[in-house]
Amino acid sequence: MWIKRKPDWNLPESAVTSPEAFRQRRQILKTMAAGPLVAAGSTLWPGAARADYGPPDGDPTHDLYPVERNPAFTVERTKTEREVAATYTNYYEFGSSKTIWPRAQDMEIRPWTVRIDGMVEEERDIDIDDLIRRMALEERIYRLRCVEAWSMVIPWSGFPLKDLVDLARPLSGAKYLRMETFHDPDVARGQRASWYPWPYVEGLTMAEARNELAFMGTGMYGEPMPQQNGSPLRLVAPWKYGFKSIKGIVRITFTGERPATFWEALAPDEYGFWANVNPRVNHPRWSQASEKVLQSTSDIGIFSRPEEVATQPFNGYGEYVADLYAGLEEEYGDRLYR
Ligand SMILES: Nc1nc2c(c(=O)[nH]1)N[C@H]1C(S)=C(S)[C@@H](COP(=O)(O)O)O[C@H]1N2
Ligand SMILES: [Mo]
Repeated sequence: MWIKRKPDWNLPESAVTSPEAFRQRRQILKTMAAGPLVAAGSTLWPGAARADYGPPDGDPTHDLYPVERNPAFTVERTKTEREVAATYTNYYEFGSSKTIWPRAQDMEIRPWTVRIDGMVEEERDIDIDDLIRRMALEERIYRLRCVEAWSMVIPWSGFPLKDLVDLARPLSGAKYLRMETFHDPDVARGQRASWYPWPYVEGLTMAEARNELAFMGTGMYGEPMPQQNGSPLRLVAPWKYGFKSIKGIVRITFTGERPATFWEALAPDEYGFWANVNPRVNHPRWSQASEKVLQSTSDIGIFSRPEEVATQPFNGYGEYVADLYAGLEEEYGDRLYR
């Protein structure tokens, strides 16, 4: 994600991700993994210091994977290679570059509770393992379109968001879901940057949340979710720009008010609440007509020239979701599409 005013701290950030610094970082991680330091520092999560972009070692849901594919959700394009989807990520809690995945390995994914509150019959805290084990998990292959005009095709594992809404038993006054990411600046060093409105917040209308496409991701590529992709629970809303698909969820609030979301609070002229993909409505600073298809590792290097394809309305999912917005065009106009 690019914001208008690039603060100075972006310079050290980009230095950190130079190939040389990156190699050094990997070397440090490897050394740590080999030494006794780790045994002393993280007994519960020995995988925490591992130089590996895969799912966290010791994820207690590992036995559930791979899950059965739902054949209704496939994509004609080639799947993005697992390494690309797991090493080229946006997760500002760990920094603003795409290569934050080694830092995210330090994040502990248990114990983890999801708070369900606001306009529900009964507010409660659900343990993530209770939640995941009571849901019927399935695999869906979805397109992902980032607002920065690149895209991937990812096999997610998870469950329909509607099932979680039903579990929460919202009251009739609830009109929106507000979702919130964890806050832990000790581990997520990006959260020490005070000019961001932490924690990350996203939201959907109740109708969007109940739409068949809205999905809660718990894994990808037939395994539990890696930390950098939003373990243990993240939204996947494929008809909207990627920033709507909030990672590392700890709280879901049912509310009558439209939530103030992270990117909208930061740059309201550029990123809004709706953010439905639309090739005809450009970002104020770049075109949204086409997208760079990130498929293999050769598509994300410095000299890469990924294939560019036309972006589709609602990212190709209009048959599922266009009806949701038919009555809103007059009120919101182009604001529905950024
Ligand atoms: N909490 C949180 N969620 C987030 C982000 C973030 O910075 N923090 N980035 C978003 C953006 S901009 C995109 S494109 C997607 C990327 O998901 P992926 O890295 O799993 O492909 O995550 C979204 N979810
Ligand atoms: Mo994004």
